[in-house]
Amino acid sequence: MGRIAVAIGLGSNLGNRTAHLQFARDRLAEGLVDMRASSIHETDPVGVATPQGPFLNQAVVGETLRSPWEVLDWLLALEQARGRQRPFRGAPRTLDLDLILAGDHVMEGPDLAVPHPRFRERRFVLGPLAEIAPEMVDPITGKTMRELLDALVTRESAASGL
Ligand code: PH2
Ligand code: MG
Ligand code: MG
Repeated sequence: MGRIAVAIGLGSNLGNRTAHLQFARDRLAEGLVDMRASSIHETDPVGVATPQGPFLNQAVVGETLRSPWEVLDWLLALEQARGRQRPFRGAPRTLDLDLILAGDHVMEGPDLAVPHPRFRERRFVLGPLAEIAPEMVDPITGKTMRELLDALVTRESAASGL
């Protein structure tokens, strides 16, 4: 088990969003080697059942010796440190930290699925990620983050009739 490159999606749409993201970046920088962070993107909520405020989204990449399960436990602990509540699926959240990619690991368990099953359809994940890791490869499709983002933008334009 050597070092693996991980990509993490950050999101917040409750409370002091900037402070929640800053907290996450600071903690992640302590545990990742060569961490890089994208700019912060303000995005409308996608696929949530209740009316809620806009998100701040960001992506972080870095290297780690931890296993994907250890990374997941770490992310959950950081969410809890910001008082994350889970009253229902898709509820507004102080801090959401999603493991998007973990090296070439592919797993689909009930607790952990990497690559993140829906990240190829999410502009709020691919936009920030392509900014800092355009050549990072999705082990399932073999495509880079830049290719996945381009493909998504093309599909979205076609769907909106442009
Ligand atoms: N996260 C979700 C659901 N919808 N929409 C935006 N814009 N940003 C998110 O981070 C987000 C979302 C589930 O985690
Ligand atoms: Mg999420
Ligand atoms: Mg999550």
